[in-house]
Amino acid sequence: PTTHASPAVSPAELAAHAAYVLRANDIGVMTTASPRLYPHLWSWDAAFITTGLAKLSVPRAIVELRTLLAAQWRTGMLPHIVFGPDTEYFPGPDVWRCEVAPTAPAARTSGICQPPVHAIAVAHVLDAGRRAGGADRELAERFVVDSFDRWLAWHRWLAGARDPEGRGLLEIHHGWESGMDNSPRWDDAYARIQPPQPIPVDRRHDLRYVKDPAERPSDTEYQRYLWLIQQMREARYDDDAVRERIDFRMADVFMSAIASAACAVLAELGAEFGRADEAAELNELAQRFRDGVLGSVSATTGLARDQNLRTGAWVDTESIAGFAPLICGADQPTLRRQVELFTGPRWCGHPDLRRALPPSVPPDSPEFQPRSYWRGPQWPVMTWLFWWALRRHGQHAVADRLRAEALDQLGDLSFAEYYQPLTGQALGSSQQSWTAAVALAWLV
Ligand code: 2M8
Repeated sequence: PTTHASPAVSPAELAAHAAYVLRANDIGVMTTASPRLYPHLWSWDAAFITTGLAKLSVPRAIVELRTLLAAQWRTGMLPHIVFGPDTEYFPGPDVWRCEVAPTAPAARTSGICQPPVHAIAVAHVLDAGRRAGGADRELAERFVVDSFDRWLAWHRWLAGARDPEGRGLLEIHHGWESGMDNSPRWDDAYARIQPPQPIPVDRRHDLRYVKDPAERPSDTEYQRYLWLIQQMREARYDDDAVRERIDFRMADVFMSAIASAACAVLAELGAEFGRADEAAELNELAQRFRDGVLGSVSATTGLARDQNLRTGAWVDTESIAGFAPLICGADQPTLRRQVELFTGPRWCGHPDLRRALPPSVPPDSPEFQPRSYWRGPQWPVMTWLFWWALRRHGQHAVADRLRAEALDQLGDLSFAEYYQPLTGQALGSSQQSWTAAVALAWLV
C-alpha cells in the first residue's frame, strides 16, 4: 500500500501551525472540537485542548475550563457536550432535551458524560502559569483554588452515581461516554439492544463532513445510540432511574483508569492548596479505581477488560483500552507485562504499522478495520495520554519513543482526528483541536 510520508517540518513550524488551528477553532469562550464536524465544546476534548492552550495563553486556557464548569449539572456531572451558539450538529439540544431534568444547568448541554481527564488539564494550567510567572502564575493559582470544589464534585459524582457499590469500575450508559464510540469493546452490548421502533437517522450531520462513510459508525449503530438517548430522556436523566432502565450498562475500564489518575492529580493539588481532607479522600478514590482496573486484567491476555453489567460477562475484545493499567499505574509485574505487550509485535511494534504508535485495535485482531474511527486507526490524542501516563510511572524511554513517532506523524500538518495505521493516511476531520493541542503540549 502507498504510505503517507510527512514532509520534514521544524518543531517551530509545527507548533505555529498547531497554534493557528486552535486560534481558528476559537469561537470566543470555547474552542470547537473541530471546525465543521464537531462545532461545539466536548468535555474531554476541552481538557486536552486546555493543555495546548496553556502553552499559548494561560488566561485563555482557564476560560476553556470555566466554560465547561459553567455547564456543570447540579449533580456534579460535567456534560459531554456544551453546545455553542450554532446548533448545527446531530443529535443537538432538541434531541437531548435536557430541560426535562431538574438537575440540568442553564447552559444547553448533552445529558451524558465523558472520561474525567480534566484534573490533568488543571495541573497543566498551573504548571504553565508557574513557568510564565507574574500575573499568569497568580491567575493559575487562583483558578485552582476557586475551581477545586467543582472538580471535587465531579469526581464525587462519578464515584457515587457511576460506582455506587464501590467496586472500583465506573459504569457508562452510552458508548459516547467512553469517548471511543464505535470501539469493538461495545459491539456485543450494542448487538443485544433492539430499539422497539425504527429510529430515523436521516439527520446525520457527520456524514456531510466525512466523505467516506466507512470512516464513521453505521446507521444501525446510530439507531442504537439514539435509542439510548431516548431511554435517558424518558428517565429525565435521573441517575438512579437511568441505571435501572437503560439497555447499555458497561463497566468502562479505561474511564476508570483515567478517573484514578485524575483523582491522584487532584489530590496533589488539594494537598498543596490546603485541602488535606479532600486530598485524602481523592487518594482513596484513586486507589479504589486502580484496584478496580487491576482486578479486571485477564491472566491469559494481560489486558484490562470492561464488564457488561447487564449480563455479568467480561469483555475479551482487544482494544487500546486493555492498556488501562498504564494510565492509572500498577504493581511492577503488571506494569512490566503491559509495557512489553504495548511495545510488542501485536501492538506498537507490529511490523505492518507505518509508525510505532498504539492502534485503537491491533492489526491482527478480527475486529480490526484500519479506516474506521475507533476500530483500528491511531489517535494522536491517545498517544499523548499514554505518553503523559508512562512518564508519570517512570517509563521514560517508552514515552520518548512515542513522542518522537507522534511528532513525525503530525508533520503532515493536517492535524487529523485519526490516522490509518498501516499507511499513515490522515482520516476523519482535519484541523481537529485536540490533535493540534497535543502537538503544542509536546513542543512548547
Ligand atoms: C467523537 O464523538 C462524537 C460523539 O460524542 C461524534 O462522533 O459525534 C469521539 O471521538 C469522542 O471521543 C470525541 O470527544 C468527539 C469530539 O472530538 O468525537
